[in-house]
Parts: sequence; C-alpha cells; structure tokens
Amino acid sequence: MQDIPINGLNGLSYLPSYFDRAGQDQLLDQIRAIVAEAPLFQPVMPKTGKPFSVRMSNCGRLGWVSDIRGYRYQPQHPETGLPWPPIPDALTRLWAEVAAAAPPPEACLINYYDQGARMGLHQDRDEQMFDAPVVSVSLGDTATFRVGGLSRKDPTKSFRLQSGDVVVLGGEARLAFHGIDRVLAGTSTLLKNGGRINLTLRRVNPA
Ligand code: MD3
Ligand code: FE
Repeated sequence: MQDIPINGLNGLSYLPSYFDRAGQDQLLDQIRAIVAEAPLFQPVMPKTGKPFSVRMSNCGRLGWVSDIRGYRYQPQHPETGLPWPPIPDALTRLWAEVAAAAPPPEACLINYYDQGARMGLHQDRDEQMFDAPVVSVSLGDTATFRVGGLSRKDPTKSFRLQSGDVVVLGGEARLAFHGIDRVLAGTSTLLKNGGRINLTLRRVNPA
C-alpha cells in the first residue's frame, strides 16, 4: 500500500496488483454477466447532449447516469428500466478491506474504454456524502490517469493504472480533480478485444 500525497492532499492510496490474474479473470466473468443483464449505455453531457467516449453500466442498489437532464444516481438502468444487478462479493470484500470505516457501497460504476476513449478532468461530487472513499479497480489495458487538487487550475500528476490495480480516494483527495488521458493499446491480454474497464465503488447516501 502506497500513500501518495497530491498537492499536499492526504487520502490517495495506491494498491498495485491487488488482484492477481486469476482474481482479474474471475472479476471479469462477473462483470460480463452484469453487462449481459445491464447493457453498457452511452451517457451524454447534460445540456449539450455531447456523448461521452466512455460507455457505462452499474451494479448495486444505485447507478450513476448522465443524460440531457443532468448527472444523478438512480435505482434503474436508463434503457431497460430494470434494477441494477448486485455488486459481486469480491468487490464487497475489497471495500471491507480498504474502506472498513465507511458504510457499505451502494453503487459500482462500470466504465468501459475502447481505444481512444478518455475522461476529462472532473470531480466526483454527485454523492450525498464525501466522508466515504471512492474505490477504483482497473482491468485490461493500462491507462494514464491524472490527478490534481481541489481547484481545476491546480497542477496535476500522471500515473499509469494497470490491470489489477486498486486506488482508494479518501480523505482530502476525495474531491480532487482527476481524469483519464489515454488507454495504452496492447498492454494487457485480459480483454480479448483490448480496451479497459474501470470499476468504482461508491457510497452515495449517509448511513
Ligand atoms: C481521484 N473514473 O468514474 S477511477 C469516474 O479510471 C472516474 O475510469 C476513472 O473518474 C476511471 O468518476 C478514474 C479513479 C478515481 C476515482 C475517483 C476519484 C480517482 C479519483 C476521486 C478523487 C480523486
Ligand atoms: Fe471520477
């Protein structure tokens, strides 16, 4: 476990290779089953309707969605209207290990990046509480991840996130600006057709 101070903010910890290859394969099978039931959708930016390059789904009681009306958490898939599938046990156990002080996760956002997909610098602030961390798991191709400070203008640092890596964003880093600059093609054999999956476990409401 590595604690990495960013612009003097505490609370970012990096757990490289938390999941070994067998653990990644098992998790991937479970994500495939979730996405079969709750298909990836293409979110669009509020107001402009500009599509994200990342496709998304969710599991858990709540899922994060973005459409012309805004960003929000909701209990149903935006296209099927069905409840989101449950969070896999391996992820609930991960949360219990790295976020033991927080109430259980309510949402797990599934981001799928194909080659060329990216995510601009943003803060995660659609949750009703910021004392619980966001816990991220990377699967598939390596990504270049950027983290800054509490202001968009603060300097940023870049890291590579590899398949099996976990990042815990708690404490002061919980509201840091961050984004994904690019996905490095051909860096993992986990996904047959390449690309990257990121899972983020989140607590949305106070306990
Ligand atoms: C740093 N996802 O879904 S996860 C997102 O790899 C998101 O798909 C990225 O940003 C991805 O909102 C990055 C790592 C992450 C998540 C939350 C953070 C880093 C963070 C919150 C504060 C600072
Ligand atoms: Fe984010």
